[in-house]
Amino acid sequence: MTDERIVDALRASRRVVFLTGAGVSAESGIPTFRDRQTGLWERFDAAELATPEAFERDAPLVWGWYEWRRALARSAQPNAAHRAIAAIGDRIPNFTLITQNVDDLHERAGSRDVVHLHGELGRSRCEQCGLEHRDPAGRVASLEQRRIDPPRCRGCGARVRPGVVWFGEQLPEDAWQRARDAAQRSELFFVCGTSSLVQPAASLTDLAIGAGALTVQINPNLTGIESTVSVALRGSAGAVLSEILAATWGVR
Ligand code: BV8
Ligand code: ZN
Repeated sequence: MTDERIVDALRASRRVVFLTGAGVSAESGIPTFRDRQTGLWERFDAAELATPEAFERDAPLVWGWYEWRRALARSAQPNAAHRAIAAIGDRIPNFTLITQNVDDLHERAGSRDVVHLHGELGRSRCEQCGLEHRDPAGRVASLEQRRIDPPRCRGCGARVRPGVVWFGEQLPEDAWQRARDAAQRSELFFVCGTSSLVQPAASLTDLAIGAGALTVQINPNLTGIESTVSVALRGSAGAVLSEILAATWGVR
């Protein structure tokens, strides 16, 4: 049963913001960031690999991990959560979708102008001159091979790195600014599918609370912010958001 405050707020709100994390891609079969890794990468800790130090220490291993994740994302399909968020976005005049995820499933579900706080799997760039290398063409990402040499820049020959934000790196200035502005002006703020452990992304919820927004967490598990948000809905993003869509606009 959807909380009437959410239905009323969606119908009345002009400024709605979503902050999503790996949990919204979980139902597409993409392991969340803190899930134990599976298969080939079982004995590697994502937080260890997603660092500049790991890339310096063993670039082919880290590049191979991102190729594996690119292959995973390419073979995955957007799920009900991605589709519901895109459908809500289509119905709200001033809607901002902020994601910590580096996959493109929000875009493939129809969301536009997505704010990627932590970069994107499909946007690699030269370490030297910054030239962007989209989805390095012709590279067959093998799910068996672990180490893959990073490509060389077609402009200056230097090494190409994944276009994501690693731990210890600054977020892209424009994305972070857009996210802060949206959270500070939000009237309804959903924090969905994230453990709210990573900063500064998680602090956006506090900005929304400070702005007096109705804040709604959607997560099957407890994250520790249940006592600070207005509403904590326990459940998977796909089911909960589909229910909200149906209760608000009769969309099934
Ligand atoms: C920075 C890209 C300034 C790469 C990622 C000590 C204290 C506080 C902060 C810090 C600290 N030490 C260092 C820091 C800062 C650090 C940080 O926050 N560390 C944390 C871990 C303590 N942050 C940074 O370094 C950031 N930069 O601060 O710059 C600076 C500069 C120099 C020096 C210092 C500071 C950069 C952070 C960005 C890192 N990059 N990703 C890649 O993907 O490979 S973060 C990574 O975590 C992913 O982006 C992921 O999205 C993100 C957050 O994780 P979640 O999305 O929440 O995923 P998680 O698995 O944790 O949770 C999934 C949730 O889904 C769970 O709650 C689960 O219950 C739920 N779920 C599961 N199934 C479902 C579901 N929900 C709904 N439906 C379902 N079906
Ligand atoms: Zn270059």
